[in-house]
Parts: sequence; structure tokens; C-alpha cells
Amino acid sequence: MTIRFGVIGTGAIGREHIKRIQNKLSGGEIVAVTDVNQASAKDVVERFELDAAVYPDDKALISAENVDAVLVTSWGPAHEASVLAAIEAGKYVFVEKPLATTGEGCMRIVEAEMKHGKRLVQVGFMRRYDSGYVQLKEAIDNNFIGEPLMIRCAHRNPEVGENYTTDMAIHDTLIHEIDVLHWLVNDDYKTVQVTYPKKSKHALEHLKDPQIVTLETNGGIVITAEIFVNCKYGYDIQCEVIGDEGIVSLPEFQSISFRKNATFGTNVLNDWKDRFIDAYDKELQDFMDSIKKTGEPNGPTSWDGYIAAVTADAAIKAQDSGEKEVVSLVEKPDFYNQYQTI
Ligand code: NAI
Ligand code: ISE
Repeated sequence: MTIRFGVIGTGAIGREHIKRIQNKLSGGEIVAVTDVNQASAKDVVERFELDAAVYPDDKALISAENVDAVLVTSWGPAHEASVLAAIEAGKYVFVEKPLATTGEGCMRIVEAEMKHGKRLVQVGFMRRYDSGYVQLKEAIDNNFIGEPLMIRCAHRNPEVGENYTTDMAIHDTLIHEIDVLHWLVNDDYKTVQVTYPKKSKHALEHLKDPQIVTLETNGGIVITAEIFVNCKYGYDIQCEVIGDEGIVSLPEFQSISFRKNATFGTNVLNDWKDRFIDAYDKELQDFMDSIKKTGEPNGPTSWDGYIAAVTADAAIKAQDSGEKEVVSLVEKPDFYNQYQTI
């Protein structure tokens, strides 16, 4: 059985996912595409030589009979409407982060999925598939460092465009840490606070950069996450978990080291597309394999998307207030307790 995908949003990551489904992974094909920029959708079909129809909008694509699964790779604010329409039509959905841009939006998706009666949605929190984070999780779960007490991490991009705003540091960038860190330590967040160090001279006038986000979990773990999206030197993801018996750190991206011109060095990547390339492959392969095997996806759920969005909402509030803001989640519905996601 081949899973026939319809793609909503043929920008940067839409194109990456189309290429991997079409040329690299097994069991899927692209049969439909749409984009508010129709020229982009047509360009993708020609450029990648797809045997795919171009639809005028998401609704038309979702209702196409030959579309089994919808890949939502449009801008974050457009995700909710497409995901809800896909659930309504009973189609599988792989949606890039964020599931929706607010906790309320994610809750509407959670409710629609529960009403449908079985899982249809997987959220693109690909770090859970990254071998470095998987090794960290194994070490923590096996008590290798005792009880985790603190986590220090950094999410650095070389630069961002002028459309990138201060709140995007949370719902577009930090959202990856928000998801992966509570999964790492099997805990939920209690509070969040944001502080602003001295501003980088490379940040545009409207953007506060860098930012330091402090998260506290219900179990008392304190996490400090630096978000620095104009760091200039490269794309760099750091994570160190400090326990009462030792410390574990995320492995660096694998690269040759070199000795040259009186320097000992190693390369740093420049682009998110390369840093988690294996994880993107694995998450989509798992989505297809799991649907074929069990009839449902296996990766991060709508509930995971909800947790991330509620935490992001509190962090955005904390950006303005400067105070410690409470992260208040509703009780997890039984529907999602039955799923042992990765
Ligand atoms: P992009 O701007 O390159 O592409 C988005 C595309 O969606 C554009 O072509 C735009 O015209 C189209 N679009 C917007 N609204 C639409 C709608 N209602 N219907 C159809 N098409 C629509 O953005 P990019 O970087 O590809 O990001 C897309 C999504 O993927 C975002 O949610 C972003 O957060 C996420 N993302 C995830 C990454 C990851 O590491 N998992 C990395 C980069 C992006
Ligand atoms: C982008 O949308 C991503 O998801 C990247 O992983 C992240 O590093 C970047 O800051 C976001 O804008």
C-alpha cells in the first residue's frame, strides 16, 4: 500500500519533505499540492517532476479522493484550519510545528480528533527522532545521571529575516525545546519566565534577540534555554542535562576535525535543514509505516501539540510581563493515554 500525500504549503520545508517522500523514503508518493502562492505549487510539480494535481486551496485538496494523507507545511497561523478540515474528512495529517499557534486552537484539534474516534494527526516534533536526543533519553530513563536537576540549552540560528518577530522566538523556535525537554525528563512544565540580555547589534530594530527562557517543571527541574537567532556563526543546538550523579550532553553534529594554519577545529552547520536531516526522514517514515501497520500514526500527538502551545502561550505572556507565568494544562484525556508515543 502506498500512502498518497496532498501537500499544503510548498515553501522551504514543504519542498524538503516532498523530496524525501518522493525520492528517499519508502511507501509514499505526492499526488496533490496547493499553496496560496499558486506559482510556487506549480513550480514544485515541474521542478520535482511530480505526477501531482495542483489545487486552488486546502479544502479542495483535502477532499480529493486520491489523497490519503495531508502534509501541512504552510505558515503556522494557517495550520489549524487545514488540520480541522482534514480531520473532518477523515484524512491522516502530518502537520509541521506548531500544531496551531495557541492552546485554544490546539484544543479544538484535540476535540475534533477525539470526536473522530481514532488518531489521525502527527505533529512534526522531529527532535524526538534524533539519535542524539534518543541517547539522552535512554541515559536519563536508565538513571545514568541519577535524578535530573537542571537543563541548560541553546537554540542558535545564524540569522533571521525581517518577518521574524520577538514572539516567534517562542512559538517558532523555542517550541522545539518546549516539546523535546519535557519528553526527555517525563515531566510537565509549571512556570516560565523570559529575560532579555544585552541586545545583539545584528538584531533588527523590532526584534529582541537574544532571549533567555527559564522553565520550571512540576518535579522541580529548572531549565535555562538561550534563544539567539542572529548568532552569526552557524546553526547550533546545545543541550546539557545535569543530574545528581553526573551530566549528559547532546552530541555535536558529526563532522571532521581539522588541524590547519595553526588551528584545531571542526565545522558548525549553517542551516536547520541539515542539522536534523535524519530525524526528518525518520519521523515521516514512521508516520507512513505506523499507519500501514496499525491504521494510526505513532509519533507526537495532537496532545503533545497542545502541551507545547499552552507552554508557548505562557512564555509569550512572560515576554511582556517579565514575571514568572504559570503553565496551566487541562487534564490529559483518556483518549491520549492509550497512545505510547515515541
Ligand atoms: P515558508 O514561508 O518557506 O513556506 C510556507 C508556504 O506556505 C509558503 O509557500 C506560503 O505561500 C504557503 N502558505 C501559507 N499559508 C497557506 C495556506 N493557507 N494555504 C496554502 N499555502 C499556504 O515557511 P517554512 O519555513 O517552510 O515553514 C513552514 C512551516 O514549517 C512553519 O509552520 C514552520 O514553523 C515549520 N518549520 C519546521 C521546521 C522544523 O525544523 N521542523 C523547520 C522550518 C519550518
Ligand atoms: C524554524 O521554523 C525551525 O523550525 C527551525 O528548526 C528553528 O531553528 C528556526 O528558529 C525556526 O524559525
